[in-house]
Amino acid sequence: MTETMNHTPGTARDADPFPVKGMDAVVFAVGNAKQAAHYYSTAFGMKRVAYSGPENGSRETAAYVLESGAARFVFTSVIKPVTDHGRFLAEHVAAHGDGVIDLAIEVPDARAAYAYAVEHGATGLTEPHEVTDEHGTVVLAAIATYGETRHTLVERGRYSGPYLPGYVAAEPIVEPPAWGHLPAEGWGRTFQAIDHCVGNVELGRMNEWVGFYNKVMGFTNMKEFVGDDIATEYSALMSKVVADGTLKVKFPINEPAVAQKKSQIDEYLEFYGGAGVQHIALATNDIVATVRTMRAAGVQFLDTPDSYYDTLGEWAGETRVPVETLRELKILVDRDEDGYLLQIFTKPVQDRPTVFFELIERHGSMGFGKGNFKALFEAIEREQAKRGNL
Ligand code: TYF
Ligand code: FE
Repeated sequence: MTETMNHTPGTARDADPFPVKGMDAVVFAVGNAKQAAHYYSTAFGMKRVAYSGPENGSRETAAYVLESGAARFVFTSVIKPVTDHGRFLAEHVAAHGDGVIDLAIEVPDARAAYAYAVEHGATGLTEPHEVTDEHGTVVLAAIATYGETRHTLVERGRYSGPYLPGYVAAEPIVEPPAWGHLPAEGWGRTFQAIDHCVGNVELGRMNEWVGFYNKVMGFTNMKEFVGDDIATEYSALMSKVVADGTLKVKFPINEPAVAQKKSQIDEYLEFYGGAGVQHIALATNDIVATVRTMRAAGVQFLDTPDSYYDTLGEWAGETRVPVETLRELKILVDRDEDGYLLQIFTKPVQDRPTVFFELIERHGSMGFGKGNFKALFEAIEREQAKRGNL
């Protein structure tokens, strides 16, 4: 075990059975990675840093690696009728549309993490193995989670390349002046990190998946949850959050609730074809600039009625952003005993009503916007109704 290399025995970290460094990447399988990479460059202000494709020896697949701060997205597509890895990607896109195949987690020791996970009931998909190039060595392993989603466990402490072996450094797709909506210094930094990654699972299976993360990764439950009471009143979903001990990796899990209306989670499950990643929340330190930028680039956000802002001051108190700016941009506020947060949700970013994004600016609060659940779920239901799925 290499655990003792990082810390003194007897410290609190000894108790962490599954140490993580953070999210490594969110990997998407899409129909056209070239165009997806362009969208996330121009509309989300992300910067391409690496590429893999036929020009550097990848015969069946192309992949674009984009970053904004510490957030890393990888977009992969097949480029010909395929076998092997390409077949998984092609079948994933055929079944689910564009979606997330991998919530990759950076760990200090991938062999130890994999061994712990499998011993505690995880399904192993890829045994730990080393991959080397001129930039060093990574150790990769993968386990299955809900639906067809996986967690690759990435050990990159001895690697200095732009992403992983098999990828070459690549220029940004657009330069800041062409991208245009933010000053050059904001480009590639519209957000700074992945805050949380949410899974939708089938009716009655939320607790099973929460138990999975408890057992397999030693993750613990955060206090925020949507229980029966809220579910039947207005949310039509139940939700619990699991996180690692340092709160760097946070995974809320939703299941549909049996309510009067068709749950937004049922709509997702129907159109995605099963369980999968529902939304990725991106931490930003300037939600106003980021939302302005993304709106100018054509990203659509959920609407919030004016009445929300009429009463906001009464319960949310002062925030760093004036209420009139929040109202203009439809940014939501929530406050708890630790502080407040600002958040906003995009509409689904593909034709299927499946994956969407959240932007979140935290000021002390480690919640998920519980105070906004009513306004948020009503906004989602208005969109569901427009699609004829309510
Ligand atoms: O991650 C969360 O829990 C919040 C709230 O369908 C949320 O972003 C929960 C479920 C949902 C949309 C947002
Ligand atoms: Fe969220």
